Amino acid sequence: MTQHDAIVVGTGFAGLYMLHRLHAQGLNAIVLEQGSDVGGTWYWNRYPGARCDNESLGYSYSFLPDLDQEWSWPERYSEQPVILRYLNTVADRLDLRRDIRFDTRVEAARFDEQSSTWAVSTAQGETLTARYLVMATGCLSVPNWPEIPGRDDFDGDVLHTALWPHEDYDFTGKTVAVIGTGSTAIQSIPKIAEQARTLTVFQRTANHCVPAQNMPMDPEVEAERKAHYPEIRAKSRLTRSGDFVPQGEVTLMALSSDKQQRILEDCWQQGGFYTQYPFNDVLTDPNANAIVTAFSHDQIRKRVKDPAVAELLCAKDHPFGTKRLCADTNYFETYNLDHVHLVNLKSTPIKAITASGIRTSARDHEVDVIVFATGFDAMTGALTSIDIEGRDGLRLRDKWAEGTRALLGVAMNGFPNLFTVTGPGSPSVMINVVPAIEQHVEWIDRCIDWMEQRGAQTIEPEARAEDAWVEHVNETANATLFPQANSWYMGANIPGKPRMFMPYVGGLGDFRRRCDEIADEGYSGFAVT
Ligand code: N01
Repeated sequence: MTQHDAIVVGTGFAGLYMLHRLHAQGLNAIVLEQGSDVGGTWYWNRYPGARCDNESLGYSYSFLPDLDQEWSWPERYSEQPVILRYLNTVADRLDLRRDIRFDTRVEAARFDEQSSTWAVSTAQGETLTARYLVMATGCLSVPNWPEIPGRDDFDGDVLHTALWPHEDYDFTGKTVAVIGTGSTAIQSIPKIAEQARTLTVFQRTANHCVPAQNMPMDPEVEAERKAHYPEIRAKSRLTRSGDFVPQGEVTLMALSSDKQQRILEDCWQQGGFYTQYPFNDVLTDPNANAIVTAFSHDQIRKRVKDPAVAELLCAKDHPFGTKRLCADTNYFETYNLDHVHLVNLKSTPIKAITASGIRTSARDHEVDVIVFATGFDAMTGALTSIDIEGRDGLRLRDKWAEGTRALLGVAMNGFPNLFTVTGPGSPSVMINVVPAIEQHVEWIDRCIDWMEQRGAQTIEPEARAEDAWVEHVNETANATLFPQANSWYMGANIPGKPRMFMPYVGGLGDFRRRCDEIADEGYSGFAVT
């Protein structure tokens, strides 16, 4: 059995930064990673069109000022290979690989009360122990394979966007089915359509979508950002979204109808998530939301030639932005191509997968390839798929059976010295996730340092403090329209998963202040031995 001070699981943005901070403390830390290289979500999600729909200039670490100056992001939104190259560069520059063990999947973690250590077992048959265990396993890392009868009977190729082959997959001359119309599908469908002989998209729920307005990086914008990176980074740490764009300055309902339309046109022109940021009432006031929804539907009707197809592509069953907003490049125009077809699963559901394709209640669709763009067991999947056992035999799966419970999304009562980066109850996926990760990693780092300085043995949330935080997370979400959507934020995409809004919608700035206060107060709400 190998003994470490800390074990970190995962080498995405979170795991790499955590290891760097632990190195700086002089701790003996190791990172376990199931992939064969660093990158986390950017290692696995290699589907055609994969790119980040947060702007490149804000989607990077804030603690590497030299790299900020040296690095050039070629486009407004970066493609997956560019982000993966960035993370590899960081891993090399910070000399992190020496403490990363690749191709190592964690299967179980058990807390031993006698020694106050975690024993972590891997699928490779090894057990490692450490005083601290940091789960940097990501919010969107366990692919969702829907239970469709006959899935294993299909004779053609089956691909999942989150487990894409490392070599290019050529769709040329193939008849292709894509199941799903979330962010991933919306990015990949136009690219797959460029090669496929025919492409049939199976849509259960249309999603709200804004134009990405991707473009090559404007050298002036880049130069301006590089000249002011430190100030911009510092300000972004305190904004709601972790990004440096104007936010919450406009109350849509306070404007005349003409002004509303002009602002919305400007938002669509700017593109991307800028569309959400200027308003302070769109996610709380159904009337404001209905105005944005109507505007967005009109844009789709202008872009899609067949009115019946356009209607199907308009999201009507949930308020605008209450499922993760999608950002598109040529998505809607793709349905104007003769070889691209849309199947409405609401009227003709999938009945089965057969040897030759997909059977809906209306007919058989024969295809060569099925692409599952069906998302993830989000927020909890990566944690509950590991058998985590805390004090008194308490299993995390059981603790969360009725819904997630954690203090600040970073630690759980019953699980001493276990930390989760961007866990449920933290801003995580509601904001630019890199600043969210940095905030959590820095908090965990400070906490571990504090423990080490005092010679403390264990730290874990008190049940009362955890209950109060969960209540606050719920109240904050319930003041918005978010709970109205059957989103993965709500756990609604996985059959049997408890329905609860998991992330924290209070924004990064206030969350950071609260987390810092707790640390300043000597970790109030936490029990320390
Ligand atoms: O997954 P999703 P995703 N039969 O869950 C459908 C991030 N991301 O991979 O809505 C038929 O959003 C499902 O239908 P419905 C981003 O946070 C980031 O697209 O459940 N269809 C839906 O249409 C995003 O939100 C970037 O009715 C089924 C789709 O599959 C998150 O990843 C890029 C089905 C799944 O959509 C997840 O996005 C891409 C079934 N049985 C993604 N089961 C960046 O740019 C599911 N579906 C950073």
